[in-house]
Amino acid sequence: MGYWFTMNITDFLATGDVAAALAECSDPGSFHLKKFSKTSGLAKKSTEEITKIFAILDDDQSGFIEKSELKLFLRYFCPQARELSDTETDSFVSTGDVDGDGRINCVEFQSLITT
Ligand SMILES: [Ca+2]
Repeated sequence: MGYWFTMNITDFLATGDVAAALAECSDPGSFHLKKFSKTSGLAKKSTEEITKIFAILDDDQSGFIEKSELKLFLRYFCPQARELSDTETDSFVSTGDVDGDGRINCVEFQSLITT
């Protein structure tokens, strides 16, 4: 178990940027990962930081972010945030899942949030 598992994603980001990103997707159906990444500052993180953020999101440490984990994506930024809908998680996966296995690996995640 790496030391980063005790860290929060918000440790990597500015509080105001996270609040702005959450505000943009507070309405059901309005979550867009690229927009969220840009506003929150995720898109500007280094490969090393994104690897740590991926490990936090991969709650069961399977090496992949599955849809069940994606549903709770916004809660990592604010515990009171809403769950993502099935439509939003499907779109998240279909955009990033280059190898078509239905889940997001670390390389796919890097490319999803930074490009
Ligand atoms: Ca997982």
